[in-house]
Amino acid sequence: MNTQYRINKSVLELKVGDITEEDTDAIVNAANTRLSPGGGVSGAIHRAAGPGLWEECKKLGGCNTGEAKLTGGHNLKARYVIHTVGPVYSGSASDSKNLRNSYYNSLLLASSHNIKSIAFPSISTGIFGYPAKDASLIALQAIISFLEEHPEIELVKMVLFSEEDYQTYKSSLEKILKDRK
Ligand code: AR6
Repeated sequence: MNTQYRINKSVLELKVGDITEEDTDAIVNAANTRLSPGGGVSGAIHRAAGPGLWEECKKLGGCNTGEAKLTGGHNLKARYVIHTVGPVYSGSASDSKNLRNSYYNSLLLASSHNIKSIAFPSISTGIFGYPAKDASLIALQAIISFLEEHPEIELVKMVLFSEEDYQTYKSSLEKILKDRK
């Protein structure tokens, strides 16, 4: 299942899949502040990348919520992993700001390393408990406003792990695009 949309000069794709199999230049990890493997998508990325990824992460001194750090992809198809820490959902106003920063700072870091294609999971909507519908609107708005200013990123994929999440992101994206007209 997948749909592609043109945003400015770039492509934004929504798909159902396993992000560890993506061959984009970079994949994004929904990490914790210690950048330790953990569970969820992070555990899957560390398993697929091999132990060298954790060895590299240990040297980075952790990562604050809303920020992003770059490592190599090790045994993954992707050349790089961008680790970002989304907010633990609390219901306060800082949640949306931190989630927006996670997407925006990941894209800025990608751009500064000449990365042309990048795949994101649905950050914070698993173990961190962010409601998927609210998170999808924030994620997609952050990606769209970035692409409007940065055509150097040619392809952004949102890789959703369930058909339900895919439908949530799809209806949010269609709503955002309709409201922009
Ligand atoms: N490919 C794509 N998406 C996936 C995959 C996969 N292989 N596996 C899970 N997802 P989560 P968070 C989806 O919990 O909420 C870790 O332990 C999953 O269905 O991985 O940001 C870290 O160390 C959900 O939609 O990330 C942190 O402590 C989405 O990825 C904490 O979890 C995000 O779920 C981060 O929690």
